[in-house]
Amino acid sequence: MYSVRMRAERDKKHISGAERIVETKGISTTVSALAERALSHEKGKPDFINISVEALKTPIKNVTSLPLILTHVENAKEGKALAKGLLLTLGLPLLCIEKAILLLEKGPADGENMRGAIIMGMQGNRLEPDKHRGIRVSRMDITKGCSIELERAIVDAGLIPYYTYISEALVLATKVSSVKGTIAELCWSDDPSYTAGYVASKKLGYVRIPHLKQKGDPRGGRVFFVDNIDLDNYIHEMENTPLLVNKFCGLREISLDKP
Ligand code: WAQ
Ligand code: MG
Repeated sequence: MYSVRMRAERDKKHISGAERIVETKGISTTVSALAERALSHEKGKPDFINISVEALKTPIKNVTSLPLILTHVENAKEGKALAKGLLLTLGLPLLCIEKAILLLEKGPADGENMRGAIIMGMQGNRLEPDKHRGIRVSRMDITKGCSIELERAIVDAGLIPYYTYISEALVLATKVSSVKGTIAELCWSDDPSYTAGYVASKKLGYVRIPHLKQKGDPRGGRVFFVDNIDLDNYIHEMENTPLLVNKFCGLREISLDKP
């Protein structure tokens, strides 16, 4: 199997990235699909596209996705309150949660978006070695069979326009939650038109929150909340251990209406 990875930038700024795990016969269609994708991002035309193809040398971990849990909120304020509540339920200190939200709001790389994620310890301390790059979760994908199941559920929920976002985020969050030491992940998109994000954890699943920022806001990012990790091992596993989601755990909607 091969890992095929794409990243696109303009003026040295990250525009988009995506990746797949494919068999030899899938390489050329995947490379051209990723090139197409790099060229059609809402953040603009790239002046640099890197696509790499690499044979995987370590065994692929097969896992079941986190359950996909849909919530309904009216706006970013409600969305952030919900995210905060979920992270508190997971046992994270309020200080950590507030710091994480503030960082994503302001741009965690000196006011800009990072290319990867923040790793945050229980004291609210940032552990990623490079505050601009962050850590990049990589070498992951979903099997064809599983993506068909997921697509069916997403169609039924009326969310098909967001299929690619949801599928890729669910795969990434499933990998992040599977690495020992991860308590939770907080994410929202950096695409200006896409306001959704999630809180993901082994305990509560992938809780999708439709609004975590205002439309038009170009800021976004990811925070991995961790406890008791060996930093080098943690980063190595996130970046290198190949993982395939081969089973979909199902979708649920929860209503947060007050009685
Ligand atoms: N590893 C770590 N961090 C990453 C990665 C990665 N592979 N890719 C992106 N990031 C970080 C980076 O800081 C980006 O600025 C930020 O996450 C957001 O990335 O509807 O679209 O690709 O259920 O814009 C979530 C909601 C959408 C999906 C997430 O993220 C849904 C999204 P984006
Ligand atoms: Mg984006």
